[in-house]
Amino acid sequence: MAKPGNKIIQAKLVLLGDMGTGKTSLVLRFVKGQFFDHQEPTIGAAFFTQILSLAEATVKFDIWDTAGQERYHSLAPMYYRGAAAAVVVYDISSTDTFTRAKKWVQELQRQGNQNLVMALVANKSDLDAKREIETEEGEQFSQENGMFFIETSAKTAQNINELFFEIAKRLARAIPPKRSGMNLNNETQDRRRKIFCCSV
Ligand SMILES: Nc1nc2c(ncn2[C@@H]2O[C@H](COP(=O)(O)OP(=O)(O)O)[C@@H](O)[C@H]2O)c(=O)[nH]1
Ligand SMILES: [Mg+2]
Repeated sequence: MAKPGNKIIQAKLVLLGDMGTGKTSLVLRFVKGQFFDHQEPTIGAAFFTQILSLAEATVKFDIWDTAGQERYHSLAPMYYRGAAAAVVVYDISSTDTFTRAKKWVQELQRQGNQNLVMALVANKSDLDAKREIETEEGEQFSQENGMFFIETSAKTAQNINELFFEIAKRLARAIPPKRSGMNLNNETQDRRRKIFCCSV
């Protein structure tokens, strides 16, 4: 629920990463609190919405969950273009998925959207016994690329809410509040001009 006087941000968020890394599972855990051991593969992309209330803003996420298969790669720009946030996911038990995640990050950087909030997510942290990618490797890559890093498990729900709360917080900091669409009286309009328009 939006708190009165609180700014409202509508943000497009895209999930990218190899097939099977748990993108759909992360979203389903966040949006519906569900997890399925046999999650159906995503065809093309799927759309979800979720609202998060922070002290400083209410963030309405429009979430595009993409399919990781190479044959859908050409569709990806449709989903990440205009996105305010991108979540790149790999599976800690698969080196190949980490390699693929790095390629997604490079592709996003080539788009040159300086304001994009980017998260690197090391999912399936419950599979520690099968771990192929150490936490430090993910941390280091994310630091080098100006992203924030988090290890999650859609299965146990570890760090799922934390992931989306952190993104929401960064968006709230980055996105200025929208100007009011209401009629303003002259005095307020004058003051607004001084603030937004003129430095003299
Ligand atoms: N152990 C474990 N399995 C997971 C986790 N997240 C997803 N999975 C499983 O990994 C498989 C692929 O998940 P899915 O969400 O379809 O991946 P996507 O292709 O990236 O959307 C499914 O069998 C999920 O049950 C997790 O955190 N831990
Ligand atoms: Mg999927």
